Amino acid sequence: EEEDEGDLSVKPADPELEEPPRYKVVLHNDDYTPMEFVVEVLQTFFHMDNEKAVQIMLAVHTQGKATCGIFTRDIAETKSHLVNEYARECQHPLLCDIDRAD
Ligand code: TYC
Repeated sequence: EEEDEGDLSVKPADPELEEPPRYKVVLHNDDYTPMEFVVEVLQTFFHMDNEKAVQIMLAVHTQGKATCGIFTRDIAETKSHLVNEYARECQHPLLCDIDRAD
């Protein structure tokens, strides 16, 4: 017998039931922002423990950028703005932006 087992590729008929588009919050490398500041930002704004924050910070440092989290568009934009605002307040050039996940 055929039964719907919840395959995510099967779109629901009602557009209200669609999954909202998701956006990556992307952190970019630079030569000046202290590593410990980036770790603090990741722990504060993305609720990472120290080990995870160091791992993501080093991924940005070695690869140029890395994803800090995936959210709905509103939440991704807000987090990106808050990080950029905090970095600027602290006079670091650290830059965050968003990118569609799918
Ligand atoms: N490259 C910086 C340094 O060597 C560290 C750094 C990591 C900066 C991640 C930004 O998003 C960043 N101090």
